[in-house]
Amino acid sequence: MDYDLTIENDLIEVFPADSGDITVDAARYSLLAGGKRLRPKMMYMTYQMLTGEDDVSCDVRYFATTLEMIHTYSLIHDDLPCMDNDDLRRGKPTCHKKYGEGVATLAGDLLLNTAMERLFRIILDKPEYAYACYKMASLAGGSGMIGGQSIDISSEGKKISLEKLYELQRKKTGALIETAIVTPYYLINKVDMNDPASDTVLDKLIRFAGHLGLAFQIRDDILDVDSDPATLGKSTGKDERDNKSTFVTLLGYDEAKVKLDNEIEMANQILDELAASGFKVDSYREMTEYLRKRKN
Ligand code: GRG
Repeated sequence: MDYDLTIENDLIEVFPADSGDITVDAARYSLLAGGKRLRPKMMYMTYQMLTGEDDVSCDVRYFATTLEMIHTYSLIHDDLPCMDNDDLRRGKPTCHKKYGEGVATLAGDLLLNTAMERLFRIILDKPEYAYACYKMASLAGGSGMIGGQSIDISSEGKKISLEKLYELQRKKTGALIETAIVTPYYLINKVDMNDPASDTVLDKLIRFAGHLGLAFQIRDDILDVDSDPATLGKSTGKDERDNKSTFVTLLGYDEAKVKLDNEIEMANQILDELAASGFKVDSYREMTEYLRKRKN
Protein backbone atom coordinates (compact mmCIF):
# COMPACT_ATOMS: atom_id res chain seq x y z
CA MET A 1 0.00 0.00 0.00
CA ASP A 2 1.30 3.45 -0.95
CA TYR A 3 1.01 5.42 2.31
CA ASP A 4 1.85 8.83 0.79
CA LEU A 5 -0.61 8.57 -2.08
CA THR A 6 -3.46 7.33 0.11
CA ILE A 7 -2.91 10.02 2.74
CA GLU A 8 -2.65 12.78 0.14
CA ASN A 9 -5.78 11.64 -1.73
CA ASP A 10 -7.77 11.46 1.49
CA LEU A 11 -6.66 14.96 2.48
CA ILE A 12 -7.47 16.42 -0.95
CA GLU A 13 -11.08 15.32 -0.56
CA VAL A 14 -11.70 17.23 2.66
CA PHE A 15 -11.67 20.84 1.46
CA PRO A 16 -12.78 21.46 -2.15
CA ALA A 17 -10.59 23.47 -4.54
CA ASP A 18 -11.89 26.92 -5.57
CA SER A 19 -14.51 26.84 -2.85
CA GLY A 20 -15.20 30.55 -3.16
CA ASP A 21 -14.45 30.92 0.55
CA ILE A 22 -11.08 32.36 1.52
CA THR A 23 -10.93 30.51 4.86
CA VAL A 24 -11.51 27.16 3.14
CA ASP A 25 -8.83 28.07 0.56
CA ALA A 26 -6.38 28.93 3.35
CA ALA A 27 -7.10 25.71 5.26
CA ARG A 28 -6.61 23.74 2.05
CA TYR A 29 -3.39 25.61 1.29
CA SER A 30 -1.82 24.64 4.62
CA LEU A 31 -3.23 21.11 4.70
CA LEU A 32 -1.92 20.29 1.22
CA ALA A 33 1.38 22.16 1.55
CA GLY A 34 3.37 18.96 1.99
CA GLY A 35 4.61 17.84 5.35
CA LYS A 36 5.97 14.48 6.28
CA ARG A 37 2.56 13.07 7.26
CA LEU A 38 4.22 11.22 10.13
CA ARG A 39 1.12 11.03 12.28
CA PRO A 40 -1.16 9.44 9.65
CA LYS A 41 1.67 7.08 8.74
CA MET A 42 2.07 6.01 12.37
CA MET A 43 -1.67 5.38 12.53
CA TYR A 44 -1.45 3.14 9.47
CA MET A 45 1.55 1.32 10.92
CA THR A 46 -0.14 0.52 14.22
CA TYR A 47 -3.20 -0.78 12.41
CA GLN A 48 -1.10 -3.03 10.21
CA MET A 49 0.97 -4.19 13.17
CA LEU A 50 -2.10 -5.08 15.23
CA THR A 51 -4.14 -6.73 12.45
CA GLY A 52 -1.44 -8.15 10.15
CA GLU A 53 -3.42 -6.74 7.21
CA ASP A 54 -1.68 -5.16 4.20
CA ASP A 55 -4.34 -2.55 3.63
CA VAL A 56 -5.63 0.01 6.07
CA SER A 57 -9.34 0.20 6.88
CA CYS A 58 -11.42 3.18 5.74
CA ASP A 59 -12.07 4.06 9.37
CA VAL A 60 -8.37 4.25 10.18
CA ARG A 61 -7.88 6.47 7.12
CA TYR A 62 -10.72 8.68 8.34
CA PHE A 63 -9.08 9.11 11.75
CA ALA A 64 -5.65 9.65 10.15
CA THR A 65 -7.02 12.49 7.99
CA THR A 66 -8.74 13.99 11.03
CA LEU A 67 -5.51 13.93 13.03
CA GLU A 68 -3.53 15.58 10.24
CA MET A 69 -6.11 18.38 10.26
CA ILE A 70 -5.59 18.93 13.99
CA HIS A 71 -1.81 18.88 13.49
CA THR A 72 -2.03 21.40 10.63
CA TYR A 73 -4.25 23.74 12.64
CA SER A 74 -1.65 23.72 15.42
CA LEU A 75 1.10 24.65 12.96
CA ILE A 76 -0.94 27.52 11.47
CA HIS A 77 -1.65 28.98 14.90
CA ASP A 78 1.88 28.36 16.15
CA ASP A 79 3.27 30.33 13.19
CA LEU A 80 1.13 33.42 13.87
CA PRO A 81 2.92 36.63 14.94
CA CYS A 82 1.30 36.36 18.38
CA MET A 83 2.94 32.95 18.87
CA ASP A 84 6.18 31.89 17.14
CA ASN A 85 5.95 34.43 14.31
CA ASP A 86 7.27 32.32 11.44
CA ASP A 87 7.33 33.08 7.72
CA LEU A 88 8.14 29.62 6.40
CA ARG A 89 6.36 26.31 6.94
CA ARG A 90 6.55 23.12 4.91
CA GLY A 91 8.84 25.00 2.53
CA LYS A 92 6.16 27.59 1.72
CA PRO A 93 5.02 30.95 3.11
CA THR A 94 3.09 30.40 6.32
CA CYS A 95 -0.69 30.66 6.19
CA HIS A 96 -0.80 34.21 7.62
CA LYS A 97 1.96 35.37 5.25
CA LYS A 98 -0.18 34.28 2.33
CA TYR A 99 -3.69 35.03 3.58
CA GLY A 100 -3.24 37.50 6.45
CA GLU A 101 -3.56 36.95 10.17
CA GLY A 102 -7.34 37.04 10.42
CA VAL A 103 -7.93 34.43 7.74
CA ALA A 104 -5.07 32.26 9.05
CA THR A 105 -6.59 32.28 12.53
CA LEU A 106 -9.93 31.26 11.04
CA ALA A 107 -8.32 28.60 8.84
CA GLY A 108 -6.78 27.02 11.95
CA ASP A 109 -10.14 27.21 13.71
CA LEU A 110 -11.84 25.66 10.70
CA LEU A 111 -9.41 22.74 10.60
CA LEU A 112 -9.88 22.06 14.30
CA ASN A 113 -13.65 22.42 14.15
CA THR A 114 -13.93 20.22 11.07
CA ALA A 115 -11.86 17.60 12.88
CA MET A 116 -14.27 17.70 15.83
CA GLU A 117 -17.29 17.50 13.47
CA ARG A 118 -15.74 14.40 11.93
CA LEU A 119 -15.25 12.80 15.35
CA PHE A 120 -18.88 13.44 16.33
CA ARG A 121 -20.06 12.32 12.88
CA ILE A 122 -18.45 8.92 13.09
CA ILE A 123 -19.80 8.29 16.61
CA LEU A 124 -23.31 8.66 15.16
CA ASP A 125 -22.66 5.65 12.93
CA LYS A 126 -20.29 3.77 15.22
CA PRO A 127 -20.83 4.51 18.90
CA GLU A 128 -18.10 2.01 19.76
CA TYR A 129 -15.58 4.59 18.51
CA ALA A 130 -16.56 7.11 21.20
CA TYR A 131 -13.48 6.39 23.34
CA ALA A 132 -11.09 6.84 20.38
CA CYS A 133 -12.78 10.17 19.59
CA TYR A 134 -12.67 11.30 23.20
CA LYS A 135 -8.96 10.44 23.46
CA MET A 136 -8.11 12.29 20.24
CA ALA A 137 -9.97 15.42 21.39
CA SER A 138 -8.48 15.29 24.85
CA LEU A 139 -4.88 14.68 23.75
CA ALA A 140 -5.22 17.70 21.44
CA GLY A 141 -6.63 19.75 24.31
CA GLY A 142 -5.71 21.30 27.64
CA SER A 143 -4.12 18.20 29.14
CA GLY A 144 -2.32 17.56 25.83
CA MET A 145 -1.12 19.72 22.96
CA ILE A 146 -2.79 23.00 23.95
CA GLY A 147 -1.61 22.51 27.53
CA GLY A 148 1.95 22.03 26.25
CA GLN A 149 1.73 25.13 24.10
CA SER A 150 0.47 27.06 27.12
CA ILE A 151 3.54 26.03 29.16
CA ASP A 152 5.69 26.96 26.15
CA ILE A 153 4.24 30.45 25.91
CA SER A 154 4.48 31.10 29.63
CA SER A 155 8.12 29.92 29.62
CA GLU A 156 9.21 32.37 26.93
CA GLY A 157 12.58 33.91 27.60
CA LYS A 158 12.99 31.89 30.81
CA LYS A 159 15.24 28.96 31.57
CA ILE A 160 12.96 26.17 32.72
CA SER A 161 13.88 22.97 34.57
CA LEU A 162 14.51 19.79 32.63
CA GLU A 163 11.49 18.30 34.39
CA LYS A 164 9.28 21.13 33.12
CA LEU A 165 10.69 20.70 29.62
CA TYR A 166 9.70 17.03 29.71
CA GLU A 167 6.17 17.95 30.71
CA LEU A 168 5.99 20.65 28.03
CA GLN A 169 7.15 18.35 25.25
CA ARG A 170 5.20 15.32 26.45
CA LYS A 171 2.10 17.45 25.99
CA LYS A 172 2.94 19.75 23.09
CA THR A 173 4.49 17.22 20.72
CA GLY A 174 4.02 13.87 22.45
CA ALA A 175 0.25 13.97 22.83
CA LEU A 176 -0.54 13.96 19.09
CA ILE A 177 2.10 11.30 18.51
CA GLU A 178 0.40 9.18 21.16
CA THR A 179 -2.93 9.72 19.37
CA ALA A 180 -1.35 8.63 16.11
CA ILE A 181 0.16 5.48 17.55
CA VAL A 182 -2.64 4.38 19.86
CA THR A 183 -5.91 5.31 18.06
CA PRO A 184 -6.05 2.11 15.94
CA TYR A 185 -5.93 0.10 19.15
CA TYR A 186 -9.01 1.92 20.43
CA LEU A 187 -10.80 1.32 17.13
CA ILE A 188 -10.14 -2.41 17.26
CA ASN A 189 -10.42 -3.17 20.99
CA LYS A 190 -12.75 -2.41 23.82
CA VAL A 191 -10.76 -0.64 26.53
CA ASP A 192 -11.57 -0.47 30.23
CA MET A 193 -11.76 3.32 30.51
CA ASN A 194 -11.28 3.21 34.26
CA ASP A 195 -8.13 1.16 34.08
CA PRO A 196 -6.56 1.41 30.61
CA ALA A 197 -3.10 0.49 31.96
CA SER A 198 -4.39 -3.01 32.87
CA ASP A 199 -4.34 -3.72 29.15
CA THR A 200 -0.76 -4.77 28.52
CA VAL A 201 -0.64 -4.18 24.77
CA LEU A 202 -2.19 -0.75 25.19
CA ASP A 203 0.27 0.04 27.97
CA LYS A 204 3.16 -0.92 25.69
CA LEU A 205 1.82 1.22 22.86
CA ILE A 206 1.44 4.25 25.13
CA ARG A 207 4.98 3.85 26.50
CA PHE A 208 6.33 3.32 22.97
CA ALA A 209 4.58 6.52 21.88
CA GLY A 210 6.12 8.39 24.81
CA HIS A 211 9.64 7.41 23.75
CA LEU A 212 8.98 8.18 20.07
CA GLY A 213 7.46 11.56 20.96
CA LEU A 214 10.52 12.52 22.96
CA ALA A 215 12.87 11.22 20.27
CA PHE A 216 10.97 13.24 17.67
CA GLN A 217 11.27 16.41 19.75
CA ILE A 218 14.95 15.97 20.64
CA ARG A 219 15.73 15.50 16.96
CA ASP A 220 13.65 18.61 16.22
CA ASP A 221 15.74 20.60 18.70
CA ILE A 222 18.96 19.25 17.17
CA LEU A 223 17.77 20.13 13.65
CA ASP A 224 17.06 23.70 14.74
CA VAL A 225 20.81 23.97 15.38
CA ASP A 226 22.13 21.65 12.67
CA SER A 227 19.96 22.25 9.64
CA ASP A 228 19.03 25.08 7.28
CA PRO A 229 15.65 26.45 6.09
CA ALA A 230 15.99 24.96 2.58
CA THR A 231 16.37 21.43 3.97
CA LEU A 232 13.99 21.81 6.88
CA GLY A 233 11.23 23.80 5.17
CA LYS A 234 11.00 26.08 8.21
CA SER A 235 13.27 28.62 9.82
CA THR A 236 16.23 27.45 11.90
CA GLY A 237 18.28 28.90 14.74
CA LYS A 238 15.07 30.18 16.34
CA ASP A 239 15.46 28.44 19.67
CA GLU A 240 18.68 30.29 20.43
CA ARG A 241 17.37 33.58 19.01
CA ASP A 242 14.18 33.35 21.09
CA ASN A 243 16.10 32.19 24.15
CA LYS A 244 14.01 29.00 24.30
CA SER A 245 14.65 26.12 26.66
CA THR A 246 15.15 23.01 24.52
CA PHE A 247 16.87 19.67 24.97
CA VAL A 248 19.93 21.16 23.24
CA THR A 249 20.05 24.33 25.35
CA LEU A 250 19.41 22.49 28.64
CA LEU A 251 21.45 19.33 28.06
CA GLY A 252 24.01 20.55 25.53
CA TYR A 253 24.29 19.30 21.95
CA ASP A 254 26.22 16.08 22.66
CA GLU A 255 24.11 15.07 25.64
CA ALA A 256 20.93 15.72 23.63
CA LYS A 257 22.21 13.23 21.03
CA VAL A 258 22.85 10.65 23.76
CA LYS A 259 19.35 11.23 25.10
CA LEU A 260 17.92 10.78 21.61
CA ASP A 261 19.75 7.45 21.28
CA ASN A 262 18.42 6.37 24.69
CA GLU A 263 14.84 7.14 23.72
CA ILE A 264 15.20 5.20 20.47
CA GLU A 265 16.75 2.30 22.38
CA MET A 266 13.84 2.20 24.84
CA ALA A 267 11.33 2.40 21.99
CA ASN A 268 13.11 -0.52 20.31
CA GLN A 269 12.96 -2.57 23.51
CA ILE A 270 9.18 -2.20 23.52
CA LEU A 271 9.12 -3.27 19.87
CA ASP A 272 11.07 -6.39 20.95
CA GLU A 273 8.34 -7.14 23.50
CA LEU A 274 5.59 -6.60 20.92
CA ALA A 275 7.44 -8.80 18.43
CA ALA A 276 7.71 -11.52 21.10
CA SER A 277 3.90 -11.37 21.41
CA GLY A 278 3.62 -12.04 17.67
CA PHE A 279 3.15 -8.53 16.29
CA LYS A 280 4.88 -7.52 13.06
CA VAL A 281 7.00 -4.53 14.01
CA ASP A 282 9.20 -4.09 10.91
CA SER A 283 7.76 -0.77 9.76
CA TYR A 284 8.05 0.69 13.24
CA ARG A 285 11.69 -0.45 13.36
CA GLU A 286 12.26 1.62 10.21
CA MET A 287 10.36 4.53 11.76
CA THR A 288 12.47 4.57 14.94
CA GLU A 289 15.67 4.62 12.88
CA TYR A 290 14.25 7.34 10.65
CA LEU A 291 13.39 9.48 13.69
CA ARG A 292 16.94 9.13 15.02
CA LYS A 293 18.41 10.44 11.77
CA ARG A 294 15.75 12.47 10.00
CA LYS A 295 16.98 15.54 8.12
CA ASN A 296 13.71 17.45 8.01
C1 GRG B 1 -1.06 26.42 18.60
C2 GRG B 1 -2.43 24.88 20.05
C3 GRG B 1 -1.19 25.15 19.36
C4 GRG B 1 -0.21 24.25 19.44
C5 GRG B 1 1.05 24.37 18.72
C6 GRG B 1 2.63 21.71 17.23
C7 GRG B 1 2.85 22.94 17.98
C8 GRG B 1 1.93 23.24 19.11
C9 GRG B 1 3.78 23.80 17.61
C10 GRG B 1 4.67 23.61 16.45
C11 GRG B 1 6.01 24.10 16.81
C12 GRG B 1 7.00 23.02 16.86
C13 GRG B 1 8.23 23.23 16.11
C14 GRG B 1 6.77 21.94 17.57
C15 GRG B 1 7.75 20.90 17.65
C16 GRG B 1 7.44 19.64 16.96
C17 GRG B 1 6.52 19.71 15.83
C18 GRG B 1 5.11 19.45 16.15
C19 GRG B 1 6.99 19.94 14.62
C20 GRG B 1 6.19 19.91 13.41
O1 GRG B 1 5.82 18.59 13.10
P1 GRG B 1 6.35 17.85 11.79
O2 GRG B 1 7.85 17.95 11.73
O3 GRG B 1 5.71 18.77 10.68
O4 GRG B 1 5.78 16.48 11.77
P2 GRG B 1 5.21 18.41 9.20
O5 GRG B 1 5.18 19.76 8.50
O6 GRG B 1 6.20 17.46 8.58
O7 GRG B 1 3.85 17.82 9.34
